[in-house]
Amino acid sequence: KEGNEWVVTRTGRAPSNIAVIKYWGKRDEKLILPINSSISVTLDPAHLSATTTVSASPAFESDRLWLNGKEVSMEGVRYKNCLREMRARATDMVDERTGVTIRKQDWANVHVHIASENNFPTAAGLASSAAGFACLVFTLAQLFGVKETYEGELSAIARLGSGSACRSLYGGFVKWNMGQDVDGKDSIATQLAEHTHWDDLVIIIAVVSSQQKETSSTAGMQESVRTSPLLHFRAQEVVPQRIKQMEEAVKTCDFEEFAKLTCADSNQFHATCLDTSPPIFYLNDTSRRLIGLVERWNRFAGKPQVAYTFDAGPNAVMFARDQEVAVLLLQRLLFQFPPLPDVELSSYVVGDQS
Ligand code: 2P0
Repeated sequence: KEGNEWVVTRTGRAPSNIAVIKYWGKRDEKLILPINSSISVTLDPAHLSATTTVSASPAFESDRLWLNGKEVSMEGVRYKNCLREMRARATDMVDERTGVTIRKQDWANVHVHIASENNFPTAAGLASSAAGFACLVFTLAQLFGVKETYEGELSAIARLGSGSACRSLYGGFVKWNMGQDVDGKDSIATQLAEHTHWDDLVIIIAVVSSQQKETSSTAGMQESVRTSPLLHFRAQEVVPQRIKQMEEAVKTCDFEEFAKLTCADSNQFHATCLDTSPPIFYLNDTSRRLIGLVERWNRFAGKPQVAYTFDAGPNAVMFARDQEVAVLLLQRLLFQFPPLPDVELSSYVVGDQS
């Protein structure tokens, strides 16, 4: 359009991810630098993703944000940091649809309106902030014409929004290197393997509760860093070894090792929550029944068939070694945990890795 009336828009989508070697605890709160590296699997965007539309116009008077249709404040330091870092990297941009040209120096004075939606429960332990911030950074990169000057640069910016978000910029199996630098430049995500690398693996998510959790991850991990001796032992003595073992298990598609490490790491993470003062409980009775079901199954089978992991919430993410086991798992889940009459069955089954 003429003069000040133009609007340019980009829409992006980013999936959620689930850690199999968990991140819990920061060494730098401002830059969101973790006390240990972590490894995750990126989930299927068709079922678990954020979709974000970002518009820019000189007619906008301020930066504004809508999450799932409701306006929320952009005063939060995390949004500000992401936006500042992205604006600083903006380039000259020609919008093909409108024919509008925006010069690099003009971006500083152009405000954005951001609308983001999740297709899964927000803040119920399914890493909604991970998908949200990864999507925000990815979509802003499209709008501002940002190109990475080093590999992982966008993941480092997503990390400023939420630690786990840095892993959602890549598909498949992803490692977040804790890094050494004080400025966080090397605390970035790298892809370990494409999602096609381990085709047999099937991910099943049991939504135990879609309620908002009581203790946010950010607050919970602060308390754990402050009060849990187990967390520091874990970060220094346990995780470095597990990261190496997990990398090898992913490389060789070794399900037995993958399952052993995944379950052990989930359990140790929840043990550090219990070791926190006051203790944090993310698992509930249903979560514990799910753990029991999988543990009994694996013991009777003689080798792992299914792995489970739980984030900062009661929902279970389970990995079946192949399609056949996945079908059996679903049958067992539906038998042991029959769906409520008013719940659509399809909402119980939220996808596989591909
Ligand atoms: C993870 N979680 O590795 C771990 C496992 C939850 C349990 O990353 O403060 O929302 O924004 O960096 O990333 C959740 O923490 O916390 C998380 P911030 P985030 O996925």
